[in-house]
Amino acid sequence: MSAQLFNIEGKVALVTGSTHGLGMSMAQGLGLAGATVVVNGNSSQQKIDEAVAAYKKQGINAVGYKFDVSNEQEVIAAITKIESEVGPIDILINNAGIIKRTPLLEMEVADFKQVIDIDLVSPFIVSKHVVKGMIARKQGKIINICSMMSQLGRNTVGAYAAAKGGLVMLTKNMATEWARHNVQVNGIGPGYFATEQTAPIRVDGHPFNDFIVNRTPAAKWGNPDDLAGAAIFLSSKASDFVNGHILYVDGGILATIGKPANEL
Ligand code: GCO
Repeated sequence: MSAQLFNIEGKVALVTGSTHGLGMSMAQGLGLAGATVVVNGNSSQQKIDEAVAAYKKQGINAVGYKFDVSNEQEVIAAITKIESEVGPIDILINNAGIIKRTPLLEMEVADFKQVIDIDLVSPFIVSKHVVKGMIARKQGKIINICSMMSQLGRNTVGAYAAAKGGLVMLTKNMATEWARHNVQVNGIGPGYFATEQTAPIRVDGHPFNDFIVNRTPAAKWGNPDDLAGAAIFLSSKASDFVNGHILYVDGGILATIGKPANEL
């Protein structure tokens, strides 16, 4: 019984921004559990081809598609192409995102809007066009990659936190409107993970590095592979009655106000 609950063998999973970082780690988790991974990126075809080769080297069935998640026409064309060449999309993980670390007072409006566009509007665009098929088939899984910045602010990431906070409410609204069609929409909220995106604030001796290790009950940065279990759970039958839930995978950081220096 339990093995079947988490069985995603043969499912088609589109993971946006899955040529590297957390997106790649979650997609690898789904792929190693038997799903076909539809790899997406927008930087270069070479990066997508290299990523697909890396997935295949692990025995994962992977296909790559280059498209800009913020461009609705590109998204519509890509989804049509994917569903005709690979098959209906059973699982969508809206992971593609950017961050700009700038104090709000110094941030250009154009930069603020770009972060909102990619991190909040794009999940709406991609979901709107993928969910049509899911509703027609009366089943589907959508997972929006939120953040612990969906719940907490931090100096210099105001645009990112606004987008990720908005993504929590977008997730809840998608669940409100689409759960009746047997489409489960939920979110994953990663804490601080060792990725390219966090590399600048993770270098040894960087004050933020020590701060995060001390502020996290698990006393370490997350390993991207730690997200695979949450992705498989929210992509499988095991979560068929879970709707609008944000599953934080954060080493406990959101559970605590932290410790004073003498208790570290
Ligand atoms: C930062 C980090 C965070 C993490 C993650 C936390 O600058 O504070 O990049 O944004 O990447 O989003 O959930």
